[in-house]
Amino acid sequence: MDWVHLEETDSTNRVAKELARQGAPHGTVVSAKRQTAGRGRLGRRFCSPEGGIYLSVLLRTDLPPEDRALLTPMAAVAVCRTVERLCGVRPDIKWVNDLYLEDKKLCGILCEVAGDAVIVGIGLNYAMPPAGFPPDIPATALYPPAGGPVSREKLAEAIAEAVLTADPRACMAEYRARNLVPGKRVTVHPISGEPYPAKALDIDDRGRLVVEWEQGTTILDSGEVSVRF
Ligand code: BT5
Repeated sequence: MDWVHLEETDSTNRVAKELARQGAPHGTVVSAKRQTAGRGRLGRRFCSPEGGIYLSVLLRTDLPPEDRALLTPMAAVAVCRTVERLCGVRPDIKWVNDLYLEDKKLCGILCEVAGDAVIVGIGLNYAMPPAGFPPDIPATALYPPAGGPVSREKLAEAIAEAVLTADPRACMAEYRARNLVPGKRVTVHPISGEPYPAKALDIDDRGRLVVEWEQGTTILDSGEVSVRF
């Protein structure tokens, strides 16, 4: 692994994309102690104070373009397995790219394409920020502000290793099993258009969510659902 560690950057995904364009090899990892403009999906921000794990893994994959959507589920499974093995807690996955612990978000994943490379970006709340998260972000962390028995560095390395060694197709059954969305009543928030209520039925082998609603069955390949408990 070629590992670039930064004290502070705007976004490790942005840096990794830049390195990919310059020809950096498969397995390059960029991490940072904090990010000033951590990216979420759809232009959203990922709050990235010191205490979190922020890393981006550069993959030069031979997966056909239609299977690249499997990399987000693969990364979710890789993070879950690692956190469970090293920290002894079992996060749930919320389709499509979030990890939750006790109904609060623990980790978000953002995969971005950079030429023929894919950047797998992972933001994991390792230690709670001393002042907590902003009140409008229902987030949780693995450990209190002082950290825990597994160091942040060790966990970050193990996560990067798990991402680099996971097989995307072989992760799908586990992605489904760990996912808290299938079977639930949800509200679908399409990228354009009005939200609508639906029942989540299943996740298919391409990582898409199958929902049933007033107008029949729809297969969602990205976007947002909120679970109605
Ligand atoms: C994500 O987007 O959750 C993807 C986050 C990926 C972050 C990593 S960090 C390393 C790499 N470099 C980057 O620049 N990005 C990646 P999304 O599903 O759109 O969720 C964003 C939403 O999560 C926000 O609108 C907030 O509601 C919530 N959120 C923001 N910061 C959070 C945090 N630290 N913990 C939990 N939830 C958070």
